[in-house]
Amino acid sequence: MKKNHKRILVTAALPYANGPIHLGHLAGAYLPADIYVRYQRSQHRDVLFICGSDEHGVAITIAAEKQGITPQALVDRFHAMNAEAFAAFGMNFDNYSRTSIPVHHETSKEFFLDLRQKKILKEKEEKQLYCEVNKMFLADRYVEGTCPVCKFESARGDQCENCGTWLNATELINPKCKLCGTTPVVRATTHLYLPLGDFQKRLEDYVHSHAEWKDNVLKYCEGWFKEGLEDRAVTRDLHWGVPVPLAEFSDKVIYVWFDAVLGYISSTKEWAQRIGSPDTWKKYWQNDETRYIAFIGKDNIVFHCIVFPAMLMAKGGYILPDNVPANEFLNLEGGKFSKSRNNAIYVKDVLKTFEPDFLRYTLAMNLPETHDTDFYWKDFQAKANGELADILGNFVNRTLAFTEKNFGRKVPARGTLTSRDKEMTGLVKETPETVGSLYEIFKFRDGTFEAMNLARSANKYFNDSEPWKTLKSEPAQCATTLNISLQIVRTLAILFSPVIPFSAERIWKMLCIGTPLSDEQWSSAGEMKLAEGHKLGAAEILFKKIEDAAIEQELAKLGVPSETETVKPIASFAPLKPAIAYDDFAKIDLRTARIISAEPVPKSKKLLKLHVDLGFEQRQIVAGIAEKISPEQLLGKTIIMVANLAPAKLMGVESNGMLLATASDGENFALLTTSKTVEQGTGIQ
Ligand code: B3M
Ligand code: ZN
Repeated sequence: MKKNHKRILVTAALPYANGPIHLGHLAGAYLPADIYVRYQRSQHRDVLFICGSDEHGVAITIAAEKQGITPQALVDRFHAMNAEAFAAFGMNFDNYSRTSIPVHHETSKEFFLDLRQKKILKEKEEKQLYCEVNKMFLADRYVEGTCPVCKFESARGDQCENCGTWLNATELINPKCKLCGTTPVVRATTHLYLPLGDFQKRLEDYVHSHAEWKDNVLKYCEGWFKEGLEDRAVTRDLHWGVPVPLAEFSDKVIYVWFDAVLGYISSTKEWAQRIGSPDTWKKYWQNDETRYIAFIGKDNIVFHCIVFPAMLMAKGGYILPDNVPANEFLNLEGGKFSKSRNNAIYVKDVLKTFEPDFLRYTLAMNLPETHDTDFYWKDFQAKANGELADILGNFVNRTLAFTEKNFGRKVPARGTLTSRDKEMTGLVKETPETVGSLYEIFKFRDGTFEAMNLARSANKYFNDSEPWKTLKSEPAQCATTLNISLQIVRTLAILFSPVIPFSAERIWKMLCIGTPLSDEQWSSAGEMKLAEGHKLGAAEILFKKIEDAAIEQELAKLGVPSETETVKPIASFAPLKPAIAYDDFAKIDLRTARIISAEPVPKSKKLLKLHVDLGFEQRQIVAGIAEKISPEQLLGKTIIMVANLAPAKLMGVESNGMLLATASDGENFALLTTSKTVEQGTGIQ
């Protein structure tokens, strides 16, 4: 941390709420950000960690159209799903917001209006692609074609996924409408533009004052500067998004990237309101004593290093990112993560089978910090079993188990140190600084590697010290070995807490330290703070090994669509019937009744004959549910029935009422019943 910095603001890119979060997302921005934040918190620094869902733009509307639902229904579903998946993965956000909320719309409009009033946003008529079949301008992802830079054939209208170039749709070679596949025509339309060229000098000064940024980030920026920054449209002819707050543009929305980056600010405002201190957001965004770090994936570099800083400069009074540690891509089993080819692993799905820490550790050791990396399931298993379980888990377990068995679960005395002991304690003392300084400069892979190296050395120390022999021959030496080993267990819990927080907490619990792990200072990690005689908890196995069968199962899932990514289309729900008056509803006499017998109606596949007890009388009813539920499953159940339905005959059998159940089959079939036992014949309203 630089001297004048008193606090750190950390943001992680706002993922589009158009699908489930996958491992590629985690490796790109989220895990590095979370390790960084947890590390800084353990240094007891004032850190605020902000994220949320990006809910606007064509990424959302296209996904909604594909699934036959409204954009709102889509973002509601994936916002909730992703917030949950992030929480299960251990993301320690202070706030996870969403860009469809009022405070975000207001913030975006305020920025937009301010830039317009200052005459920074320029009105221009420009040619854009128009689809004559769909009668619309093809904004951003509504058009695909060949990238003019790298010749990738499915480049989107706003950006080439392959080489990261930020495009104007008219630059695409052989453009096609994404909705109907036809070739669009060129038509003129008026939009407001952000003149990035006017900011080029200031942006260059800004980027050049950060020689410490990652090479890939600096290279991207340099490429942009060399080409010369141009005007970029910040309005779109769409209906989904933040409406442009100007009467003459009221049929347009603000370009998604203009609003999305402001999502960091509105999420901070939402957080400030939630903690009951609505102005506190300013301390993070409008104060030079704050250091702002923006974690992203490489495809977002231009927006965070050029567009967002230009917007903040134009608005004035805001701090700029002090670093933008962008990662490269994580590939999967040798190929690209791809939703369309079902080559993706969703966080929600993985966490059904594996502990989050397995994923956090293996990803941390494989982060695409300097170049693209690959996720292989076999590698995941090898790292989880061979490193987490065999090195870290083994050291923690053997140390605690040995102490439990031979020292009555108490920290034994540390006597005179041998040269081996001294070498080990020396390493323990310096490792926190080694690991911390790597985390500080965003080298999370190396930091995690160094932490595991300490566990490696600790195992060697334990082996070489042979406490099982010295227990009898030199008991004082044996006690010293175990004392030092226990101190290392404590050190490891602190050093690993940013990477595998759940397991670090479990180690902490086994050590029975009494104060929370989060209270412990990183700088104390190398100290020998466990006192002689301190009572420990029971030794537990920290990591259960992953069996081959579990990995085979995951491999078999590759290329198969996951249920997680689809939303049930509205079309599969029956349309709502026309509204009725209350009086119409009140004519129906609904009662609780208990089923006292149930049997099939002879010669009918569908019908069951039931006798039900209404308390004041018994009835025979016939229900068409024989294919959905067996007579045995019905016996004794309390049902809801229409008690005043006119009698009818079904296959010759009289029915004096109707049982209520869901109108579906299979998993979705259920009887309507009461949430607790009530008297039979009770009315329902
Ligand atoms: N939603 C793109 C993405 O998910 C975009 C990031 C916004 S960060 C303000 O990769
Ligand atoms: Zn390209």
